[in-house]
Parts: sequence; structure tokens; C-alpha cells
Amino acid sequence: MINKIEHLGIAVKNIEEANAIYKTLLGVAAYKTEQVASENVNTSFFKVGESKIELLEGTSPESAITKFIEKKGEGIHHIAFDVDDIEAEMEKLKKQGFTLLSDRPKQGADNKLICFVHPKSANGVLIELCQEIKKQG
Ligand code: CMX
Repeated sequence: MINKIEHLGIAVKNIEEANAIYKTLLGVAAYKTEQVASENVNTSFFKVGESKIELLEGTSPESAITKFIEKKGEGIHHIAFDVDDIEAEMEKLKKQGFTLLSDRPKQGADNKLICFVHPKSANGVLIELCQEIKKQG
């Protein structure tokens, strides 16, 4: 089951400059910055009530973020939905005909298991499913 919008991802050219802009806009600093080497991105997260904003900067020409900005410019890159059981949600969406971008959940930023749904499956919007990784004990 999809619970809520967990965050909106925004592709930016320069994360230092964007952090300063979003700090001014939201009145709070990023609570976390993180490099996700497997996705070729630098990220920062801001809390907005129950939701979050994730800024994403590509770290290589192969990065999905670098390619997105080359084609479309900076802007909203994805919507991420919080789910309790990502594998069950992936199985359900696959059966319903959505194109998933990985067969298994991957380790994402901010302590999450993630999986993306191709934007062609969802009216031109890249969808991310994310499940919080619970701490043991
Ligand atoms: N939102 C909407 N449309 C997008 C998109 C996005 N974020 N990224 C690409 N597209 C569009 C492309 O412009 C292209 O459109 P047209 O066919 O109309 O020109 C179409 O989707 C398909 O493009 P493609 O050639 O199949 O694939 P791309 O090489 O453009 O890759 C995608 C697109 C979504 C498959 C790839 O970006 C991907 O695998 N994304 C998932 C991983 C990711 O985004 N990682 C970074 C974030 C990590 C994090 O959140 O931590």
C-alpha cells in the first residue's frame, strides 16, 4: 500500500548553490547531505512538514540526473512514495503492467530501499517507491 508522498526529488546543477536557495525558501537548513555512489548523485534533504524535498546533483556524465538536466534542464525529477513492503508493491505494480526499473529493491539515500517506475508507465512522471530500513533491535 502507498502511504504518502515521502519526498519530491529536484534535479540541480550545483547542490551547494541549491542548498543555499532552499534554505532561504524553506527557512531550515538541509538535515542531511549524502553521496549515493551507486546512483552517481550527491543529495541533500530538507524537511517540509511530513514530507521532504531531495535535491540531487549528478556526479558523472552517466548519472540519471546529469542526463535529465541536459535534456530538460533543472526541475522536478521524481515523486517518491512511502510504502511498508516494497517487494509486495513492486510485485503488484508489475502485475498491473507498470515497467519497473529494477527487479530487486536497491539501497537508496536517506536509509531507504528504493525502486523506480519508468516515467512512460506513469504519464511522464518518474515514480520512486521507498521503504524505510528499520534499525535492528
Ligand atoms: N521524469 C520524466 N521523464 C523522464 C525522466 C524523469 N526523471 N528521465 C527521463 N525521462 C524521459 C526521457 O526524457 C525520455 O523521454 P522521450 O522518450 O519523450 O524523449 C524517456 O523518459 C525515456 O528515456 P530513456 O531513453 O528510456 O531513458 P533515459 O536514459 O532518459 O533514462 C530513466 C530515464 C528514468 C530510465 C533513468 O533516468 C533511470 O533509470 N532513473 C532511475 C534512477 C534515477 O533516477 N536515479 C537518480 C536518483 C537517485 C535517488 O533518488 O537517490
